Amino acid sequence: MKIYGSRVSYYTGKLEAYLKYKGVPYTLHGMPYDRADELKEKVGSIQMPIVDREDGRWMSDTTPILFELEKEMPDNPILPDDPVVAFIAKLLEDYADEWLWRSAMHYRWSYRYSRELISNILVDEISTPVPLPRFVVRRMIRRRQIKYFTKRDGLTPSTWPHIEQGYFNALDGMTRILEQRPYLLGTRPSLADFGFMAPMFRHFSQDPDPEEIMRTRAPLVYEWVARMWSARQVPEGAFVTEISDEMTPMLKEVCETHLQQLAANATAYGADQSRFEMNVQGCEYRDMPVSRYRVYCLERLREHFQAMDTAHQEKVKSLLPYKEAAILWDTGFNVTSGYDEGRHLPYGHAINVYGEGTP
Ligand SMILES: N[C@@H](CCC(=O)N[C@@H](CS)C(=O)NCC(=O)O)C(=O)O
Repeated sequence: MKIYGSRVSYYTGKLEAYLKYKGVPYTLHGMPYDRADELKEKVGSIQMPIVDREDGRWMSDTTPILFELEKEMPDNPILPDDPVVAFIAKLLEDYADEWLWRSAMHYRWSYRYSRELISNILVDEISTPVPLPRFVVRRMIRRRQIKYFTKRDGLTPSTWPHIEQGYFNALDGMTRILEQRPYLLGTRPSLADFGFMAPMFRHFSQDPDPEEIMRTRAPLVYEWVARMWSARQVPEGAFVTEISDEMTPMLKEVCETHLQQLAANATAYGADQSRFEMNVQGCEYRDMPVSRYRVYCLERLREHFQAMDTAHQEKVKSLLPYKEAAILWDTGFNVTSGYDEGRHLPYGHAINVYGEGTP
């Protein structure tokens, strides 16, 4: 497989960790922005990573990519057998994919060491020659990223501490679990671990500012990142069959933050709004862009919940006794994204988090 992406990209790192785990050979290439029209025709939105299977098929969006590849490589599955544990794996993956993104972007672009380092790397990865001095291109990159990935996504002086607290809470929640076992849901990596690799690998453990925090505050997480990166299929590993107390702080955090955001976003989408507000753990986020893609994320989680039998549904409810979790099973809630109704993903056209692309 040919992977188009970046060696510092959130989702490219997640996909690479999975491909290495499964022993799939691949090569990593910079994004061919000079072939934008062709990419749009193949995958819709131009976002990283894009997979060229070199047989005419192209894939994008890491969550459906992982599910698709799991069908092709069913040995050592990353989804636990137990329906409750599998549901928790999906929920954790979605939180890592979609909630921790804001903190990861903030630490990368709001702090000088990280911003300087990453703009230096990105300028070299652009495959199309830009006829401008290097320092000008780096400044353009920094300005674009700050504008689109921090300010547009709710970073203000008043949300700044909460966005950083979100990172600390993730580290503390993971530490609590990793004190018990080598991976989040057992002695082998699950979908949840690959999801957490997105923020924890290429951003938090490698951008100098959050890396310093991880090393000092959460050495077990630092160790887990390296363990995940070198993980190869271990048939003797097992998943937990019970979700026990060490998961509680993490699950509480996921509900209070990610599910609160998914609910506020989807409610605004259902009311045809393009901006929304949310109060997360007492912090007010205002003038946020509504994301159609995240309506789809919530829809998929709700579908997975509905697909469980009643006993398993009750078990999940008892594990998530927080008001924000009710959106997962609220039968009065009926907002849908209309996206990927034909379930073509990861093939065909995808949209990005802001709904850009041609579904
Ligand atoms: N849901 C997608 C998200 C992909 C995504 O947002 N990738 C980011 C970089 S890690 C991107 O390409 N952003 C657009 C840009 O930087 O221009 C996935 O899981 O693959």
